[in-house]
Amino acid sequence: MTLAFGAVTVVDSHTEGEPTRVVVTGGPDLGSGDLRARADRLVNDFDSFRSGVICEPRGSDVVVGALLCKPVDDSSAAGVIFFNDVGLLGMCGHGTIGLVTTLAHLGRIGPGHHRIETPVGTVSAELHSDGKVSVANVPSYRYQASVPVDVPGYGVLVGDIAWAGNWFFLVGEHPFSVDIANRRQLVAAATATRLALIRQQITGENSGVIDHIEFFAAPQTSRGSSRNFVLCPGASFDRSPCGTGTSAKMACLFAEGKLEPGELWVQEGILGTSFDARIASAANGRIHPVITGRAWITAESTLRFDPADPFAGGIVFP
Ligand code: PYC
Repeated sequence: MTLAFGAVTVVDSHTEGEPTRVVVTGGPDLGSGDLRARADRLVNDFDSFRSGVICEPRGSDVVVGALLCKPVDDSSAAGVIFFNDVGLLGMCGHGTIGLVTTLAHLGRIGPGHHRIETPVGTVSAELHSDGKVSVANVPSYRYQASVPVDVPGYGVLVGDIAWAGNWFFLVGEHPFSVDIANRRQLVAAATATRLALIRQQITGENSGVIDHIEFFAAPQTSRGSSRNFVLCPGASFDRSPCGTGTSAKMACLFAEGKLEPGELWVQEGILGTSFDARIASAANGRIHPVITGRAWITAESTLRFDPADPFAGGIVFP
C-alpha cells in the first residue's frame, strides 16, 4: 500500500523493563467496527503502518505498539490494538499498564477503574493513587496439560498450552538457566520449541497458533514465586514478566489445584522485575486474572513518514 502517513504522535513507556509505544494521533482510519474488525483492517490494509511505527529505524523488535482507538462503548476509556514487529497481539498485559500510565500522563484519566476494549475482549484496569496499575485480563484457561514436543537439538520438552489473550506453551522442566546472561541460548531454545510446535501441528483451541513460549525456574528474590523467560512472536523476549504470560501461568496452577483465588503470585521476569498477580475469581475452568505492575514514561515524540524514504514502512527482516 501507499504510505499516506505524515506525522504520528506517540508516547513511549516501559513496564517493568518492557517498552510500549502508544500511538496517540496520526493512525489509519480503521472504521467504527469492534476492535476485532479494526485489528483485521490494520493487518490487511495498513500493515506498513504497523511495521513503520515498530520496526527499525523508528523502533525495534522489542517494542510493543498500542494503537489508541475510539471505543465502541462510550463508557470505555479507550480501545486499543496491540502489535509488534511481526504482527498483532490479542492482548498485552504490560502494554495495558503502559497504556493506562500514558492516558494518565496525558491527563485523560485519573485514579480509578477504566474499561479498555481489545480485539480479544474488554479488560479493565485500575490506576492506583501511587501510580501502579492493576489489569483484569480476559478469562484465561489451561487448554491442554503435559504436551510433549520433540525439539530438534534439544530433545523432548513437555509443556502446558494455555490461553490468556494470547496462546502460550509453558515449560517448567527444562535444562536451561533462566538468567539474563543466558538470553541468547533461551531465545534459540524457545524459537526451536515454537517451530517444533508448528511442525508437529500442536496448536491452541480452534487451531490457535502458539506464538509465546515460556520457560520457568525458581525465583531469585525473597518475594518471588517463580521466574520466567517469555519469547514473544518474532525473535525478541519480554523484558517484563509478561502480563498475559503470568495469567497463563496462573490458569495452569489453578487447573493443577496449586493456586486458589485470592492467593498472591509474584512472577519475576528475566530482568528480576516482577508483577504481583492474583486470581480474582474462577468459574467453569476459567480464571479471571489480575496483574499489577508499574510503567514509566520515556518519551513523547512525533514520528515522520516521508513517502520518498525507502524505509518509511520500517525495515522488515525476512
Ligand atoms: O505483557 O502480555 C504481555 C506481553 C505480551 C507480549 C509482550 N508482553
